[in-house]
Amino acid sequence: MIRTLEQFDAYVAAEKKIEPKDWMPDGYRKTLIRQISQHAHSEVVGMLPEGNWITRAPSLQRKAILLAKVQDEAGHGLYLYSAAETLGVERADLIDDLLSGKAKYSSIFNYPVLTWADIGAIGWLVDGAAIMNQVPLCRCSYGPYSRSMIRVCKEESFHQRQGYSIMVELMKGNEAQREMAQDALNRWWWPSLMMFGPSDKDSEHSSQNMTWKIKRFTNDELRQRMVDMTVPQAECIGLKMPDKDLKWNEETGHHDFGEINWDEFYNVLAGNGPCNKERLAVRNKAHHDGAWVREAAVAYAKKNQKIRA
Ligand code: FAQ
Repeated sequence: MIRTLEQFDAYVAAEKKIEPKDWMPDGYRKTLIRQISQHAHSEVVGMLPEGNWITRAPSLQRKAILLAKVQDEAGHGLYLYSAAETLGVERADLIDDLLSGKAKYSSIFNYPVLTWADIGAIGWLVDGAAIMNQVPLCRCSYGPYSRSMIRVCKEESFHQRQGYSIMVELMKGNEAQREMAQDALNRWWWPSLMMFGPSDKDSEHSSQNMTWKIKRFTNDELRQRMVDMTVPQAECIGLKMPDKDLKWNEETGHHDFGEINWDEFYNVLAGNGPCNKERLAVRNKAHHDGAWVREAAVAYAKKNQKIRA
């Protein structure tokens, strides 16, 4: 068991996991609660844009796949709230912070889902970005978070493939379907790149969190990987990336790409994206409408305790 800062530093340096009962610096605990809870909120709010399309999916098979995906996201939220609770916070307090608008969740879920192709683009790009960011988190120094990421990443891989498969099908279709796929890529590409967070020079937490081995790569490193992975996938099915500055750089062995609209990013973070208010209103209503379920669960647990006593 870790009891001192020296032991903590030695554990992190030796790639050993920090566990809930170990001593840890206050800042380490605080940043983990912040990141894990924001991650949990993102999974939960992330169900909303796709949930709207379950009844509109074009076939029974697509409906079943989308339903399973959305259920997976709920599960991810639950593992992550549990992981956050191991750090000494109450889930109810974290959820209150989400519902009041105090806590952040990923910017990406504040964009509207206008067509079926958007569901393809979300799986392909949003889950693609999520995997790119979360595979390194499987090696995070905090045990409960790293272990939860292993299962989450397996499920995200399936999500990414289902999204790409929707795009492949649409690109094999008629002119209108191909246009729909291209339009979805045009609208989702830049917000997906924003998922990786501010550029390294503006990222306040990166440096310390890299030292603590919570983060393994910087925001810009992961964003570059995302671009390099996605460009050939788009080309392969005949989609055009919506970036006039995008080009392969022989010298660096990476793609150069255009500047992200950081004003848009910070505007969404400030609560002014196209769907921020709608998303929070829906979550608040669901929480309010579900009050009787929570009350019933507590009453049932109390009844069982009495029977056992
Ligand atoms: N949106 O100093 P940094 C998913 C905030 S899950 C909103 O660089 P950090 C699955 C950041 O929190 C998607 N806020 O921060 C799915 C900080 O604010 P604070 C979520 C953002 O933590 C798919 C401030 O800006 N994934 O998609 C964003 O070192 C499909 C300064 O930034 C995770 O949460 C943003 N995009 O790096 C579900 C992964 N970017 O707290 C349904 C875990 C930054 O000081 C359907 N999280 N901020 O007020 C992480 O890896 C990190 O937290 C980063 C940010 C990389 C997101």
